[in-house]
Amino acid sequence: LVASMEQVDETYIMVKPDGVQRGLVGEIISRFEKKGFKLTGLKLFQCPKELAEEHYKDLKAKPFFPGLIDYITSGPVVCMAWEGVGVVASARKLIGSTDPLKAEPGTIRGDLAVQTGRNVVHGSDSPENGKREIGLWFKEGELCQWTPAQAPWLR
Ligand code: RTP
Repeated sequence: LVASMEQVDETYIMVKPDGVQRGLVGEIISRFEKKGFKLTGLKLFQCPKELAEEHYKDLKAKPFFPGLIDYITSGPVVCMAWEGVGVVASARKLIGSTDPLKAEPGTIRGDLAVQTGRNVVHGSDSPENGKREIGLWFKEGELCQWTPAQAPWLR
């Protein structure tokens, strides 16, 4: 069915503290805007330790977990919700591999980062996690459902 291919998904994208510190917020938002996805949530936020631990709960047993929590809570992050057809997988492609040295040039990490532990941006890995993470990082009233205008400024 065509309808199922047109399923609109949502994903949680976050500029991590190193991205904020390095002045990459605009550059990163721009990549998703230019691709054509719709921004439905956006805020600068100092993440409490409990939320970082909940967000990364699947990685709790990893040796890098304590360092990861310190990193994510080290300064403000930029939380974003993006909507669109295929947005979850597409955003992961735009972001590139977890290890920035393996990420292709043209991707955010491929262009802007070097270390796995400082890889500037997060993106949900499935539509289910997209919903879960948006629910975790945003309150109901912080999200906007809106319809882009049909370019009246070109008339
Ligand atoms: P993300 O969730 O942030 O988009 O990253 P990912 O799926 O590509 O990678 P994942 O395996 O879920 O790891 C989450 C984040 O943990 C940090 N990490 N550090 N030092 C290390 O070996 C190591 N491995 C992972 C990275 O910041 C990674 O994005």
